[in-house]
Amino acid sequence: VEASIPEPQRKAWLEHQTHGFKDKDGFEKEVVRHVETTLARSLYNCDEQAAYSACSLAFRDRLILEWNRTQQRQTFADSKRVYYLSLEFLMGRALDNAMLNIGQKDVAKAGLADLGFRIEDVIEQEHDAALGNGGLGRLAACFLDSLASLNYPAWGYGLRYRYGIFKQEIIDGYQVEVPDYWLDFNPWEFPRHDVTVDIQFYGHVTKRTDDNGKTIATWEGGEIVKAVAYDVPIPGYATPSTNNLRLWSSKAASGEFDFQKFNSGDYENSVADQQRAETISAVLYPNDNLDRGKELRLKQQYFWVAASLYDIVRRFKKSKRAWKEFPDQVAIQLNDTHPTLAVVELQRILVDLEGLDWEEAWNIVTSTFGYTNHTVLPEALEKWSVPLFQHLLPRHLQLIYDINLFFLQSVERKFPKDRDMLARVSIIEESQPKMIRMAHLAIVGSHKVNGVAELHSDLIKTTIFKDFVEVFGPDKFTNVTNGITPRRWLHQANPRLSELISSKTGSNNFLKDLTELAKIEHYKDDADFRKEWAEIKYANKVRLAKHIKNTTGVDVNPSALFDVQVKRIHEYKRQQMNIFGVIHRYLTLKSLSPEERKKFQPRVSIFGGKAAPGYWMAKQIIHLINAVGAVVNNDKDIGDLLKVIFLEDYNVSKAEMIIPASDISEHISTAGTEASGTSNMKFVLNGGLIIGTCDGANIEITREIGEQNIFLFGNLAEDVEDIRHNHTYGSHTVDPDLAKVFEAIEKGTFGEPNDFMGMISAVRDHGDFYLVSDDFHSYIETQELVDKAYRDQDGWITKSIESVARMGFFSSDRCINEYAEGIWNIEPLPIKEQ
Ligand code: CR6
Repeated sequence: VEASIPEPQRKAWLEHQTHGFKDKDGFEKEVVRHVETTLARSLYNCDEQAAYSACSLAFRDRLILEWNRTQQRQTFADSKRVYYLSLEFLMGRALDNAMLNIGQKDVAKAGLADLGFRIEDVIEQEHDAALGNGGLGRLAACFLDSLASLNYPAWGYGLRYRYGIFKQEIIDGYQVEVPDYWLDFNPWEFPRHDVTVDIQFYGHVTKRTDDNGKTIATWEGGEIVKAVAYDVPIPGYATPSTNNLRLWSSKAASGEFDFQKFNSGDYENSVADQQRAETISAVLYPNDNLDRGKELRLKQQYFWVAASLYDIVRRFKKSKRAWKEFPDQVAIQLNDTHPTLAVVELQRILVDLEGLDWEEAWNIVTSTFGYTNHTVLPEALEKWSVPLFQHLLPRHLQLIYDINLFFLQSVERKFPKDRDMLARVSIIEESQPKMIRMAHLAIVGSHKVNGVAELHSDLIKTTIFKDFVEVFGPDKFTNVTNGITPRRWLHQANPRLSELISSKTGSNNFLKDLTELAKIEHYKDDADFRKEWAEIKYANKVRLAKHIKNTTGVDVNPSALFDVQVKRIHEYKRQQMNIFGVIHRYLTLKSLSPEERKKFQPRVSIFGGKAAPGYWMAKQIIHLINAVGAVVNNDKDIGDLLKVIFLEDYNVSKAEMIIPASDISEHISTAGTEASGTSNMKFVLNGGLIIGTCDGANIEITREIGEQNIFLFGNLAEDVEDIRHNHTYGSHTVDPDLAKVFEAIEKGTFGEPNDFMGMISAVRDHGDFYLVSDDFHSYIETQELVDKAYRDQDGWITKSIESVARMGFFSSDRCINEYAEGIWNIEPLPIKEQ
C-alpha cells in the first residue's frame, strides 16, 4: 500500500512537524506533559520512577525524530548497510547514555532539579537491559554505539527476550537465581505491530521437476509463528545519526489464540498454542562459553535469523536492483556461530523462492557474510544433532548437505585422496548421532573469518581452524582486536576523570578519537594534575565502599588497595586461583605477629559475577568466596588488613560503578583460553592497573602501555599443552603453598570442607586442566610485587596516568573502522550541516 502523503497535503505536515525539546524550558514542558498524559499522573503523585519514565520519554521522542531522519538519509543515499546479527545485546541503561550522547545532560539535570528531582536518583530508577551473558553481548552493545557515533549505516538484529539474564541473589553464601522480568515499562522500545514476519517450523519437503528440468523444492506444512519487530533507537555521540536495533518477539500466528479450537471447546489447547509460540523469545539462555544443544535454542536461532533476513531482503528488493548486487548493498556479520543459519536461509531464499541457480546464489551468500569467532573452548563450539535439526528444519538440512557436498568436492580437488582431511573439515561430524558443526558452516559460508585479539586469531589459525587455512588460504582469516566505547566506559562511568582529561586535551574530542588521550602524558609530572587524578580514584572508591556497606554490611577502608575480579564465573577465568590466593594471604597474616602484620599492605578483595545455573563448579567457587569472606571479615586479628567481598548481581550498571573504583583488577585466565577479554580494557582506561596472564588482549594492552605498567605472570599459551600432558602422564605434585591452602580448607577453617572438595580435587586428582597449581607460585609472587608497587603511591600514579594515556587503541571506534574497511567494505554516511 502506498502510504506516502500526496504533495498538496505535505505543506500541512511540514508546518506541524515536531522537533522535540530544545532547551531547559522545553525539556521541563515535555516531562510534565508525559507525566500528565502518557503516564496519567500529576504533581501530586509523581515519584522518581514516574520522573524517570517521563524524562526517558522526552529523550526518546528526540531520538526517534533523529532516527527517522537517519533512515531517510540512508535510504536516499542508497548506500551499503551492515547488519550485525547477535543473539545478545547487553545494553545496560539507556537514559544516561542518551543524555550524554545527545549532549543534553546538563539541560536535563537543571530541568529535573526545577521539577524537584536529583538526576542521579532518576537515572538509578532504570532497569538494565540485560539481554546478554557477558563479553560477547557487551561487545555487540559497544559496537552499536560506535557504528552510530561514526555515522555508519548499520542495523543490529536480535531477540526481544521477555526475561534477560537472571538476577543473582546470594543467600547463605549460595547463588540463587531470580527471573529478570524487565519489560513492565520500557520507554526505549517502539513496538512495530505492522512489521511482522511469518516463520515456519517442522513440516516436510516435496520436490518436483519444472518444464526446464530444474528441481524445485517446496517446504510445506508444519507450524507458523509470527515475529513482531520492536525497534530500539541507538544514539551516536555528538552526531545526529541514530541507528536501529531491531529485536524480534514471537507471537502465535493466529493472533490471540486459535478460535477454531476455542469454538470447538478446546480452550486449553488454543491457549497452549499461543503460549508455545511466545516461549520462543521468552528467555535468554544463561550460559557463557557453553553449548547445550537444546531444541528451543535452535528454534530461537532460526526464528530470529529468518525474520531478520526477510527484513533485509525486503529492504533490498525495494531498491529494484539485480540480485548480483546484493553484496554491494548488504554486509551481514555473524556474531559467533549463533546466527549461522542465516547462511542457509539466504541460500534457500535465493534458490527456492527466487529461482536463482545454485552457483550464482552461493556466490552472493559467501560475499555477504563475515563470521567472528569468540572462543577456542571446545565445549562452547556449537553443534546440532542431525535428527533434531531435520525434524525442525527439514529443508535447511538438505541445503546443508548440498553445501557440504560442493565444499567437500572442492577440498577433494585440492587434496586428492586425503580422506582424513575431508572428515576433519566436513560440516557433518560422523558421530552417533551425526552432528552439524556450525563453525565449519560459518567458515564455508563467509568471505572473512576473524578472531577478537591477536593471540586468539593466531590460535584459531593454528589449532581449531588449521585445516581451513590450508583449504581457503590464509587471507580469509584475519584479526580484529576487540574494543570498548569510551562514551559509556569513561565519559558516563567516570565523569570526573573524563572532565579532567578534557581539561588537559582541550576538548571532549578524545571521546571521538581516543588516541588523543596521548596528550595527557605531558602532565604526568604536573603536581596538581596528579593530585586530582588520585582524588578522583579515591572518590570512586568511597562510592564503592558505600555500596559495599549498603549491600553486604561490611565496612571497607577506601585507603586499602582495591583488588577486583568481576566477570562470569568460569573455571578457565580462574576465580578459584584468586580465592586460593586470598586464603594464602589470610594464612600468612595469621602466622605473623601483630607487629609484623602492620607492615602488610591492606587489601580489599572484591569479586562479582554470575554462574550459569547448571554450572556446579562455578557455584562452588561462589560459595567458597562467601565462606572465606564470612571468616576473614570477622577476624579481629585481621581487621582492615584483608576484606573479602562478593558483590551480588554483577551487571552493566554495577560495572559502571565498580570499574572506576579499582586499583588493581585480575584477568588471570589460563593462557590461551580467554579469546580477548574486554573488561581488562575498561579497567585500564579508568586508571586501574591490572594483574594478568599472557592471554587475550592482555598481550596487546602490554604492548601499548608498556611492560612496566602491568603485572604479568604465569605459563605461556604455547606451553599449556605440554604441561597438561605432563599432568596426565608425568608426575604431578601440588604447589606447596597451594597445598597449605587446601589443608586449611580441609580442616574446616571455612566451614564444611565437603562443600569445597570439587575445587580441590579438580587440581589435585583430576589433572588440573586449568593449571591453577602450575601458575600459583608465580601468581602469589606477582601479588607481592603489586603490594610493593602500591606502597609507592607516586610510582603507582605515574603508572596509572601513563596507562590511560596509551589506551587509545582500544576504542571500539578503531575496531569498527577495521571491520568496515577490511570485512564489510562500507563507508560512513557524511552528515551535512543542518
Ligand atoms: N565469553 C570470550 O570468552 C571475549 C568476548 C567478546 C567471549 C571473551 O574473551 O572478550 O567473547 N566468547 O569477544 C564467547 O562468548 C563465546 C565471551 O564473552
